Amino acid sequence: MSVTDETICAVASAPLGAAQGIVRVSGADAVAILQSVLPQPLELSPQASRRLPIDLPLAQPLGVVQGAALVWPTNRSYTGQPAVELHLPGCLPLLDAAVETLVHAGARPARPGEFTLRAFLAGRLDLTQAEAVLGVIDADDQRSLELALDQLAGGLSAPLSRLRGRLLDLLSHLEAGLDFVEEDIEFISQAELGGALDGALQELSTIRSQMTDRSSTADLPLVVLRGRPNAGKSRLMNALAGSEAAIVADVAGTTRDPVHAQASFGGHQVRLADTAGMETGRNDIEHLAQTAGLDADRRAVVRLVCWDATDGPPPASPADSTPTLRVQTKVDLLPEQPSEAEAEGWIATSSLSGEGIERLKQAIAAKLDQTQHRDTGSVAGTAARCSASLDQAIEAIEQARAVSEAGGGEELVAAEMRIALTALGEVTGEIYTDDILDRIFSRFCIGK
Ligand SMILES: Nc1nc2c(ncn2[C@@H]2O[C@H](COP(=O)(O)OP(=O)(O)OP(=O)(O)O)[C@@H](O)[C@H]2O)c(=O)[nH]1
Ligand SMILES: [Mg+2]
Repeated sequence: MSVTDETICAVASAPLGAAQGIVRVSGADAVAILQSVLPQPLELSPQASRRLPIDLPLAQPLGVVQGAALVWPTNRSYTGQPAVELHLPGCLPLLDAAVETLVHAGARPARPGEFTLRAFLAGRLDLTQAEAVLGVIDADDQRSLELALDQLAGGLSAPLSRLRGRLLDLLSHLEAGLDFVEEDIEFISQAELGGALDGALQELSTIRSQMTDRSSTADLPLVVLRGRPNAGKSRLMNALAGSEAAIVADVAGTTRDPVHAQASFGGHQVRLADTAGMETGRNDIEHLAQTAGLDADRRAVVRLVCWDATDGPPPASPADSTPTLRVQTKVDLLPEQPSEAEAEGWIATSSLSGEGIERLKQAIAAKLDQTQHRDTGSVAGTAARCSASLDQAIEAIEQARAVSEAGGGEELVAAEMRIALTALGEVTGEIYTDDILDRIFSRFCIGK
């Protein structure tokens, strides 16, 4: 008996207070196991899924609870095998007791992600979609959710499997040609081959560039805070991030190393970088702090130039290619509102009173809208897992293109294409190892 024949069960609903909770069962004996614990016979229809009222006897002192069973008697379920969902009152001890009852009757507690793993093994989902399930569960803002849902709907696998299909056709033409080398029959012209490889390359490069690796905050777009010492940069960053990441003090020169915090503006996840106040470094440490600040500034996609409003009217800041927002800080300390500077494009803020912070956040979001193309690529886990495979596929196709252009043998072109196909197969899961599956599905929670 293979592992996937074993019948598994687990609580599938979130462990939060809800009116209803779900216990999921999947495997060849799912229906028989449920039947064995019920006092009444289930009125199954042999093919179709059904919702049936049940009285489920649980261990004392719980007694009999009423609920409903959704029964998929065939393989037309999420997991691609007979499955049952028990809809019961949403109380965790009660749901746990239901799992215990089913385990007594022969089911085994499911491991993390095991339901989705079975869906993958049954061909219901490809790997990028399985990862999207995790993306949906983990989504903590509207955009991540949209991204995950798009990927779940095949947003990534559809273009990849079309591309893979085309490469397979191309390869079969090449291989057919190889069989007829002696007769000098050509199944595909050199120009056709070149064109097809170029097209594939272009498509792959687009997918690759959309695949922002958001699993690592180091790869998030950087929004840098710049300005003179003591301008209120650190306190402003804390206000923007809603955290106390940076030390705030009345001493000029408090911040040395860039301090980072994560934040989200208008759905754009970014990494904020608070830097040392700009001044001429008088010693090695200050010099290093200035260099680090400049380095962060160079990598930034948006720059916030901070000016302490109590220092008088701000000077004109030099133009630069990085989108810049000019921010007046500490306006709560002014006797009256700085309407003049505001008119000149300075956003008046106070990290103390919160004034202008919301406006600044919106302005940052607007700048990000202009600079950041929406990453329609993939959820974080997929990007982390697949970037290398996609790079490998791109490299192999480039190689194939170069060999073909140089008039190299078709065997060599075919060999490179096989490498590309393997790499692409790893992305969608046509080719996988237990190790890859372990890594993906162990990140799931139990019951999913
Ligand atoms: N009243 C008022 N004080 C502020 C505001 N923002 C910052 N401060 C104060 O100004 C001082 C300097 O603030 P920081 O955020 O540490 O300034 P900084 O620009 O990071 O300074 P360095 O790291 O030394 O370059 C601290 O005493 C803050 O409490 C504000 O909006 N209102
Ligand atoms: Mg500081």
